[in-house]
Amino acid sequence: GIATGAALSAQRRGSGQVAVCFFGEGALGQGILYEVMNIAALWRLPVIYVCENNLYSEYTSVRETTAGSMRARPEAFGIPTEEVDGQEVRAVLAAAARAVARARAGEGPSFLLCHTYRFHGHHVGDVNRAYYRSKDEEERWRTSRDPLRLLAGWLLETGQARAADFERLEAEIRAEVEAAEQSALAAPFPDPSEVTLHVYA
Ligand SMILES: Cc1ncc(C[n+]2csc(CCOP(=O)(O)OP(=O)(O)O)c2C)c(N)n1
Repeated sequence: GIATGAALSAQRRGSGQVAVCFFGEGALGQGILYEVMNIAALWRLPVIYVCENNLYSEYTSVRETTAGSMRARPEAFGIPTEEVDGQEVRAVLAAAARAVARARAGEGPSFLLCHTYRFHGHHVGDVNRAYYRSKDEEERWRTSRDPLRLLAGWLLETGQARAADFERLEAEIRAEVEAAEQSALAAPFPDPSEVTLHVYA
């Protein structure tokens, strides 16, 4: 809803901006999506709806939440829709570039359906996940469908990077994360007088 309003604002101001909103496949069950896709299609608003289908809404499989075809939903409003492997960075970039070009050309909204996965729990406490998905499934996605590794593989194959580049990068990032952890652990506790700061309700 907010993205579609932002797109209307961009259109009225002629700013050339494009609004992009990201949501999970669970959000396909929210009525507002259909209200805004309808008006965005009618008014040719510069907005891109990106659905990240990571197969789970919290702890519920997509098979239990989503009937029928996902892409048929935007297509019913005449919204151009592309379905991509969300783990392939280059495929997502190419499809997104086409959608941005369409929006800037005044051709209206697009819908990008990205098939992806959530490697971790829905939140930090979601540790024992065996009751809604198997360790095998998680392992398969982690080892063979990690978008960073897939991109790194392509960079290596095409000679645009060397293994040593990634080793150096990983060492730098590990050091950065460890320094952040140490600094957080060493930081003093906040003053109790700050407890109501930025609390509005
Ligand atoms: C109207 C409403 N109902 C329920 C929730 C609780 N809730 C928070 S996240 C979530 C699942 C979202 O799943 P999905 O849209 O697939 O996004 P993902 O987290 O997988 O990216 C739910 C049901 C909510 N935030 N709002």
